[in-house]
Amino acid sequence: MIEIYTRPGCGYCTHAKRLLTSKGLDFVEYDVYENPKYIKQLQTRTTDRTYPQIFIEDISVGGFTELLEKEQCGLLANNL
Ligand SMILES: N[C@@H](CCC(=O)N[C@@H](CS)C(=O)NCC(=O)O)C(=O)O
Repeated sequence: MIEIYTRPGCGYCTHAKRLLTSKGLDFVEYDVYENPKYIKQLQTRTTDRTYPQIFIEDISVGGFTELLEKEQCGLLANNL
């Protein structure tokens, strides 16, 4: 499962979601403005404080930059 924490108006969040969608990868989005409880939840999962924050199978990947690196190394399979 891919999970992504986002906030509105965040360009990197848009890029990350677009990249996942372009790879045909489904994801669960947690918009922290829609529901502030996601902020506390996120703080228990990573010390990173920028958005987006992405998790693949419960492992912290980082943000868009890190996601893009994975994709460019061929590590973002279409069958995740
Ligand atoms: N290298 C990070 C950069 C992320 C970033 O700068 N995100 C901005 C929003 S688009 C951010 O979180 N700024 C601080 C904040 O919103 O508190 C990534 O690729 O995700």
